[in-house]
Amino acid sequence: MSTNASIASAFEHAAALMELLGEDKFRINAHARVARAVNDLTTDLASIAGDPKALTAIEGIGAKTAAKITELVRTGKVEEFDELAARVPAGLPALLNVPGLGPKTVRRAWQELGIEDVAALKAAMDDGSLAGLPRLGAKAVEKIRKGLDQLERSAGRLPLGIAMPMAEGIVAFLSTLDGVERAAFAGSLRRGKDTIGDLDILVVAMDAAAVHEAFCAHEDVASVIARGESKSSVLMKLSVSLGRWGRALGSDAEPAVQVDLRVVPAESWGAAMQYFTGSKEHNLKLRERAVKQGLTLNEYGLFKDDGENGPPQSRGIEPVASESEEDIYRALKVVFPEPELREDRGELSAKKLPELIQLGDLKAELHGHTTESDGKLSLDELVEGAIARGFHTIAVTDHSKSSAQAGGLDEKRLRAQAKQIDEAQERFGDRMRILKGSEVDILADGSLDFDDDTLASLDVVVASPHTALSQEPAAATKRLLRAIEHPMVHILGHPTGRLINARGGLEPAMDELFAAAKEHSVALEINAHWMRLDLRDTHVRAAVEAGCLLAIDCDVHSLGDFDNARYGVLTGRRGWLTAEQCVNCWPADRQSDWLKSKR
Ligand code: DGT
Ligand code: CA
Ligand code: CA
Ligand code: ZN
Repeated sequence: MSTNASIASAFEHAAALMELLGEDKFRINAHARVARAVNDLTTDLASIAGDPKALTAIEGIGAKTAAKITELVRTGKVEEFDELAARVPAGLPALLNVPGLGPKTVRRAWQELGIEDVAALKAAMDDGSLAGLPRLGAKAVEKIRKGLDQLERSAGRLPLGIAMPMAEGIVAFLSTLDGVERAAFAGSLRRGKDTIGDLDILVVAMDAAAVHEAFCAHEDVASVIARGESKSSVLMKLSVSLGRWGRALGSDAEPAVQVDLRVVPAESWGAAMQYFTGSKEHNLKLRERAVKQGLTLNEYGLFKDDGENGPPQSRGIEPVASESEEDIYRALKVVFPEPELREDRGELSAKKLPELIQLGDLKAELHGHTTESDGKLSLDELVEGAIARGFHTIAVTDHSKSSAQAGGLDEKRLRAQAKQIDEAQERFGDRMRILKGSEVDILADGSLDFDDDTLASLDVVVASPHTALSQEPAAATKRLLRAIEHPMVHILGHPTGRLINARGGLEPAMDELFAAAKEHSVALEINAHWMRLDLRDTHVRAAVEAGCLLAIDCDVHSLGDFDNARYGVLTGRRGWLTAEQCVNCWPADRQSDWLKSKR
């Protein structure tokens, strides 16, 4: 972990311990704030850790916390944090990872029922004692049970946005080793899945043993699971701090991910990439196809089946194709499927595959927050961020008044912001088109948080559900339909409200939503944040087939969020999305026509 990441995670953990101990709210917040502040820094704290002035100059860091940062960097620990940890049972902090279980409840379960770990929690749910806690009851316990199920089902699967930078780091590391000719990741990560079980990395190298040795000695390797001539498997510590998304990773105190490294022969690179990219289901179908054509396919190549036993490559048989994936698919007479399509969802029988959307096709961000609500960017910083991306349009869509905890704007503040946007537009001129917008809350009954006149004054309206996310499916359908049918709404933001590994979200009748969205030309958002990816791939596919418009937006709260666009694009590609069907890819005037059609 980087210095910043380990500082952030130490403060995060300390804040959690304080919550369990029922400490003063002010102190808890101070520590949580340090974690957030450090997470957002772009400079490395290691260099200024001994300089109290420089530390306290950072917003969110005071004199006391600065001293703790110095202690942490110097000694590797903070004595006060260790004392906190000693007062809390070891298994207790893990309970904070259970969706639906807040620190107050965990504390009471511990103090009043003696619950110290997940096993005891389960027992207390089964024997009814948990429901017996005052202010808890059967409904809350049901919610906790669901949360626990979710956590256990997702255990160990890493969100895409954590796995991708890690894998890129490992590939870069391997590429620098002597004699390494090629290195790339394969597996579910290359297919752009929203969560990743383990990382699969392939290498071509002169000296396989040296590569395995260097890999197993990498500084982030926590333990070596297996090491052989062609493959080694290790557990690697996560090289990033998860910040406020930490709960998404389940209950491991020190989360780690398995990484499989395979050194493969140069001449079978394509076959190995094809095989280890998967998916298993796709490969199975492809092998059946090979067999029908009198061929056999494995990770070394595509071979003529000569009826003999044993792997053809070890009997000196030359493959029909092996060097590139394209060669293999061509030889099997199937249209080349991009990795994101390889899920056995019709890609192998298609006569033609769509030209999938690419990152470079995005020309606008239609969902951006500023410091007016819960964003970290000023209006100008948000605009500059969009300019740096080469976009023609940025929409300012701060939260609406119901989202009070996110600093949502009421009508008056919205009007004031509109003035500021006019002034900013003057300043930026034709370097960027700045749209006045709102991410307006869809209330539980489907009504919107602003009246029609207010919405009509805006260039773009993103309507999103933020509360009542465990609503019954029928109620959720009605609610979202009402928002889609609203004449002022352009985009349905993160339509289900799911959080990967943490919250299931709404389960509306998607086909009804898609039909209505098409009719009213409302774009359905693929929220590109890797904790959301909402709509998810399968929904996108159905929406694309239904002829809906899609939006890929980063829901920008900080500059780094623009980088999440690629995860949204991967999800779009997994849903067979083209640039044509994505409103963010349209030229400015076409986008304008669409926006104005609702005014
Ligand atoms: P994950 O790691 O659970 O997110 O998913 P994958 O798809 O990365 O699966 P993984 O790591 O078990 O294997 C990587 C690829 O290797 C997989 O997508 C296809 C290939 N593969 C692994 N085992 C088998 C197998 O038994 N049969 C076939 N046909 N392919 C396999
Ligand atoms: Ca994998
Ligand atoms: Ca694997
Ligand atoms: Zn938002």
